[in-house]
Order: sequence, then C-alpha cells, then structure tokens
Amino acid sequence: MKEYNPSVVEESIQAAWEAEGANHVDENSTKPKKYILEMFPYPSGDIHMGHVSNYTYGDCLARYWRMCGFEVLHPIGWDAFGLPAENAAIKHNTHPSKWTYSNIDTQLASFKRMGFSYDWDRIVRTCDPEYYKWGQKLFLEFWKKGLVERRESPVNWCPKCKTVLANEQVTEGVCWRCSSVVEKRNLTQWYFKITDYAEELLDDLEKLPGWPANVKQQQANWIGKSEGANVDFVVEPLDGVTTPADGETITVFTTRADTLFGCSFFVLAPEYAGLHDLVHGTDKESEVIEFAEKAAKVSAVERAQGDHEKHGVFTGRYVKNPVNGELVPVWVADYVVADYGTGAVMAVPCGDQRDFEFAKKYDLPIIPIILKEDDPLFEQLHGEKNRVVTSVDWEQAMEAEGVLVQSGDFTGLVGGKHSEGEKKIVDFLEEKKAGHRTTEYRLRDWLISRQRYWGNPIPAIHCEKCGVVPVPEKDLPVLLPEDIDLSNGETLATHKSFAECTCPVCGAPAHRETDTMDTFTCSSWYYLRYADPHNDKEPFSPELANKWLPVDQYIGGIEHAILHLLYSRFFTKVCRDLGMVDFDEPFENLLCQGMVLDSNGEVMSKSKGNVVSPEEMIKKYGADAVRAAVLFMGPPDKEKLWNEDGLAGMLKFLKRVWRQVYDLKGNAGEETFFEETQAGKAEVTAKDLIRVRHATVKKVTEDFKRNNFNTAIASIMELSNAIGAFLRSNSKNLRENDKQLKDLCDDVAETIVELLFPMTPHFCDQLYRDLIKTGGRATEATWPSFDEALCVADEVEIAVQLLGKVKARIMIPADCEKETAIARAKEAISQDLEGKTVVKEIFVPGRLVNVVAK
Ligand code: ANZ
Ligand code: ZN
Repeated sequence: MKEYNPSVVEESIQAAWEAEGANHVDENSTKPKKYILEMFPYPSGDIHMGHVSNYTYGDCLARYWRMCGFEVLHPIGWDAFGLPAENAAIKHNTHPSKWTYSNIDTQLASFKRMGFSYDWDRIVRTCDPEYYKWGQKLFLEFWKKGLVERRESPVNWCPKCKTVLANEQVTEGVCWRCSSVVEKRNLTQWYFKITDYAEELLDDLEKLPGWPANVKQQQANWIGKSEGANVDFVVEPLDGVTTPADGETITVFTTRADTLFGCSFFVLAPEYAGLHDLVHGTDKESEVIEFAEKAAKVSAVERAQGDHEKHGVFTGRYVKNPVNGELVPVWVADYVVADYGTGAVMAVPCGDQRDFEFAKKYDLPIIPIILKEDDPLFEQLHGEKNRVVTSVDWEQAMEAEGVLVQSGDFTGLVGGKHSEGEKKIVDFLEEKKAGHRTTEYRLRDWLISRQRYWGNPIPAIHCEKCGVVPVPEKDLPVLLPEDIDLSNGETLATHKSFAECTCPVCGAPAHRETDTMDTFTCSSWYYLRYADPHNDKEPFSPELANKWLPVDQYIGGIEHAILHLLYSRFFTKVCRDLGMVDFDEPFENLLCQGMVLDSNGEVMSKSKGNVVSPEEMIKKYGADAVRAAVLFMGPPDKEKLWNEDGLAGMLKFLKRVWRQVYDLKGNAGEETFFEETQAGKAEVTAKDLIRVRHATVKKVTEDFKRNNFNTAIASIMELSNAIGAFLRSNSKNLRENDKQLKDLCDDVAETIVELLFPMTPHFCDQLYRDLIKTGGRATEATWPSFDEALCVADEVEIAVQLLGKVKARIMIPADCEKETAIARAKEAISQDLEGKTVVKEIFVPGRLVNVVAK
C-alpha cells in the first residue's frame, strides 16, 4: 500500500495483535522486569481526552521498555464501585452493576481502538466478587492486626451523597464529589488506623526521589508532623461549689512552650470531653453548654482556616500555669479543633495570631514576652525578668523568632519554634513533671465505612451476645445482593435477606454489617492484584507481588496527590508487615500528567460543551495520529491546550514518513516519491544522514528516559526532514542501486519505524511487516542503538546574513570559534560587503552569522 490509510492499517494490525496474543506477559521470561502502570479508570461513560493522554503515556513507555529487552507488565482494570453508578441507576431505574459493566465495555473497546498494549488477561474490576472477596480478606487481616477500629466520633456527613466521608474527601468544608457543605454528625463508624503509620508515611517520602516534589510536599503537609510538648495545667477549685474537675489536669499541646509566660487565657474546643465536668453545678453551666452545642457545628475545616470570626465564652474557671503559678481564665471557643492535640490550647496572644484576634475581641491581655530587637519596647524590657508591662496594643501577633522578655529565668533566651528557649522550658517542665516532649500529626484515622450500596460489604456481623465479630473466612465473599430496588429507597440496611444472619460464634440470630467500604480501599491494592489476578486462594501470591513490584512507573492525575497515593502507600506498608510483600513503597516513579484543556485553556466539560470526543478524532485522523498529537502537545506533566490542527499536522507527518519508508526500501518502483520540495536547502549526504540517524536515536533514547515524549517526536521530525533532503539529493545514486547507499537506506528506514513504534504502533507495525522485515513484527523489534562517535557533527551549515537577509550558506566546523566563523562568513559575502563598513557582527553558533554594515 503506497498511501497511508490509518483506518485500514489500524483495523488489520489490531486484528493481528489480537490473533497473536501480543503483550501477553510471559511469567517464565528470563528478561528483567518493568511494571508500567496508569491509574485505572472509573467507568463513568465514554473515555475523554484526559484518558487518552494518560494511557498513551503509559502505553508509549510500556512499548519502549519492551523494545529495550524488558518483560513488561502493563495491565488495565476498572475502579468500578462508587456512587455515580448508584446515582445513575436510581435516575435511569436500572442496576448499578448494569450501568457499570456496560460502561466498562465501552471504555474497553475504546482502549483497544487506541492500540493500547495491555495484557488483556489481567483485567481487574473492583466490583467483581473475585476481586472484592480479597479486599474483604485484607480487611479481616487488618482487623486481626489491630488496624481496624469501630468508634463513635464526630464525622463528616454529606447530606447529598447521604454518606460519611473521610477527612481527605472534604476540601474546605465541602464534599469532594458533589461540593455540598459537609455536616458534622456523631456516628459510630469503621476506621483504618492509618495514623499508626504516620511517621513512616512521612519519613519514607525521602525514599521516593522519582516522585514530583509538589506531591511529596502535599503528602507531608497532610500528615502534618509537629514537634512540641504537652503541658499540664491544674484546675483551680472554686469558692462555694465543688465540681468533678477540681484539681484535675487539663493538658495542652503546644509547639511554643517558650511562650508560657505570655499565656493570658486558655481555650477548650466546644466538644472538649471534660467541659461538662468543668462547669457542672456552676452558674455558668447552661450558658457554656448552650454555646458549646452551637459552636460544635462550625466545621473543623473552618476552624483551621483561621479567617472566620471567632466566638467564645468564659467558663468561670481558672487553671494554674505550671511555670509561674499564675491563674489563667478558661474559655470555650470555636477556633479550637476537637481532634487535634488535646483539644485544649494555652493562648498566647502576643505570639499566635488566632489567640491575638480572640484577645482583641474579648478584651483579654496581650502580654509581650517575645520581642524583636527593633521593637520600641525592646529597650525597656530587654533583660527584664518580671512582668512590668501587662498588655500591649499591637496590630498583630509576632509569629517569628525573637528574644524572650518578662519570662523569669528564661528571659534573654531566643524564643520560637524549636528554639533554645523552647527546649529549656520543656526541660524545666519535664523536671517538674508538668509536661513532656511529644509529636503530633495532623493525619487522622481513615474513616472507611459508607452508607451506600455499590461498594465492598464490610465483612462483620453484630451479635447481641458476642458483639461485633468478623465474618469467617470460609464465608467470604459477603456478596452484594443483586435484588435491590434503589429507586424505591431500598438500602443494604433495609434489605432483609442481606441484613439478617446468624452469629458465626454463637449461632444466634444476628445482624449483618450493612456499611460498605470506601471505594478508595478497593483502589489501594489493585496494583498488587495485577501481579496475580486470577489467584483464588489469596489476594495475591507474595512471590509474584515481589517479582513484579514496586511499580517502576506510575502515571495519573495530580488530583490523587493525597487520597489514593497516601492510602496505597499505607496498604503496601501494612501488607509488608503482614508478610505479604517485602518492599516499603508501591510506586517507584510517579508521573502526574497535566490536564488537557480546550484551546482557550478551559477545562473540558459537558456543561461547557467544549468536550473533544476521542472516538470522533480517531475516526477522522486514526488512533496513531491522535496518540502522537497528544504526546506532541507538550511535556506530560504540564497542562496542554487542545488544538485540532495538531492532529491534521500529525497525520500529514505520518503520511510523509510512510512514503519515505517506501522510498528508502526501494519499493517505490518507477513512480517514486522522491521528494522535490524544500529547494534552497543544503544537500544531505550519506555521511550527514548517518550522523542525524545516530544523533536522533541518542536524543530520543534520552527523552524517553525522562518521559519527554514531545521532544522525542520533534527529533524524529528532524530525522524525517533529513531523510527527505537525502532522498532528493541522492535520487540518481539511489536508482543506480548503490550497495552502500542501499544498506544505509535500510538502516534508516528501520530506525525511524522503530523510533516511532511506541508512539504510533499500528503505523509502524504495518510498515515493519510489509517492508522492514517481511514476516516480522514490530511488537518484537528491539530499540535501535547508536554510536556516540557518529553523533557529532563535524561540520554544520550556517546562514550568513547581511542586515538580517540571508546572502549565503556555508559549512563550518561544528565547534568553530566565533572569530573564525565571522571571518568565514565575511569572506562568503565579500562581494556584498564591498564599499561598506562593518558596524557589528552577530554569531549564533550552529545557526548563523549576521553582519551589520553601512
Ligand atoms: C501556644 C502557642 C504560642 C502556640 C504561640 C502557637 C504560637 P501546629 O504547628 O499546626 O502543630 N493548637 C494546639 N492544639 C490546637 C487545637 N486543637 N486547635 C487549634 N489550635 C491548636 O500548631 C500547634 C499550635 O496550635 C499549638 O502551639 C497551639 O498553639 C495550637 F506563640 O501553643 B500554640
Ligand atoms: Zn453471637
């Protein structure tokens, strides 16, 4: 076939791959392994351009590494549980499984149409009982290990999704999925104790040099390690009333123990457990309790934001400051978070902006105990151990480092986070047994139960006598019942035959747990299952997991920087501690792809009507042109602007390469394609072509190692330009059947086809089978090698300009000095320069000399 016709080529090559079982992983292979993985899709409907770019990057790498002699595991599957299926089912009166499986079929067909080289025998769908059974088994293992807990606490409830959410699924107070404002509810829920791994999850980020720095930073911030101290304050008894809190200790967490002498009040979170005891029977009781109930509704997120108006009320109680015995008034306020530290704060308005604003509002003293040397008060208070200034009228708190003043024996020390002052005061507290060093993490346990149908059932049973007991392993999986009428409001909890069961311990009638697991539990270990997808004895064999993992290159969206990636790291560490794997981190290298935006830089969305349909583009230009154009749009981690012209251009480029390969292989016969275009360009000799060929292979190889697919394509385009010029310059010799030239042509044809293969596989495989190696397959070709010595240009062509106009082209040594280049250039245009005076010469190495003359 002389003209490239994408649809014909792609159809026939895809049929060939299907028949040949291409990309099937050989478990017995002795080659070194690579595991290339893209985050598996959610089966939401048709594929979109974001899918196309994400999976094309992965496919390109998988194909590249296969060519480099690796046995490559490149699997695909579906993250198939989740709320959209349930909502769609309710809306269209169908079953979530029907909706899900039909969307999977559609996406699968599109992936095949794109020519992605997955091992189709390893498909994992998280809603298949063969998969979720093992998720339940892992749950039971986690439970045995003490990593599962049921507890009552205030949780995030999304009123629209009608389910609780993990902290990670609430951004600035709204649901990650539907953007409804999340409410706080006190509920008993299931948790994974991810906090047991907080320290390791933070420390091991250092073991991930192949991850983008911003993702690691986001994880570190989310885990939020704070080193500080717990400080004990004792509740002062009241005159006249006795309360359960008298003489009891209230502990605060502080990172700034150095500021203890500036503590002018004390604040408890509205949910603080000991609050009732504190005010019980006092005349403040009803006022405080009423306030606390109202304030508890301010979400944790808002409290942490610091910019909302703070409210508080005095409890009437005092606690004793352990460093100076001073009595400090205790307040309740809505800017203290219940589940951070101890839920109690020693307020130091001179050093903390939130305390400062609260002090201003309620007219509490702002005691200056830390000063900068240029502070107007410094002169007076420098070295002053006693409190002589009791309050200041500052504009804001001083949050940076400074020198401690009015701080007893600690006066004069440097104060601040991790400062000498802080160390000395904590030492003092430890000696006095009034405090100790401690570390706090912002990370909370992972709330995994969801009150929704379309998820993995939590394998537990509630028995009146035996309590909450695990479903015995032999009874796994706990199957989701098929017969459920969601549109009539039926849930697992109201589904009788599901919810009613017998206790596996005592045999009494019992109640099955009707919560399902957060779908993020399903996506936290699917990459392990791919190593052993059909195992019906265990989630995966440790041997196979250890063989294939860690994933060498993981590719996905930046939106998973915290959620999925953190949870997966946690699962891997637990599996390691369960003896199931012997590595610490699941993903060695991470590529976060940038979004594909429309040509105006806007997010593509159905509501905006600016969605580009991959299927339509494939029809118009072919899958290969779509793949190459997407790769060519820019660096993978940057945002990309969609431009259909790029597709047309890419198709044109492929057509040209197609003809060039025919020409190079001497198959053009009489009606040759030898290019006539580009008059005025320099000759390209055999020697030049050899150099470009080697230099291109070198460049593309380097580009692939850094995932720079766009520049790789640019280099291949330059190679094609050189081929075109070479064919034209040598058309006569080529027709004369020169043996040496013929060998060169063969080599260059094979090289360009192989270089392009990871990006445009159908196109290349067709050329390969037809022309490069009759009967061969590009899927079995090896990556071309290069000779370093042949990559260097000994001579380069540069343009010689006079006042910016090209007057001549000359060849100069590639490493030519500026002076020599200018001299040679002037020589070449000596006629034009006659009678003129040269004012300036500009030399751009490898490109041009511009002479300015009058
Ligand atoms: C006294 C103090 C003085 C503080 C000062 C800061 C500056 P990070 O670094 O984020 O860990 N804090 C402690 N528990 C809190 C809670 N449950 N809700 C709101 N705030 C809380 O923050 C630690 C600091 O946050 C602690 O140190 C405490 O205020 C406050 F000049 O103690 B600090
Ligand atoms: Zn029982």
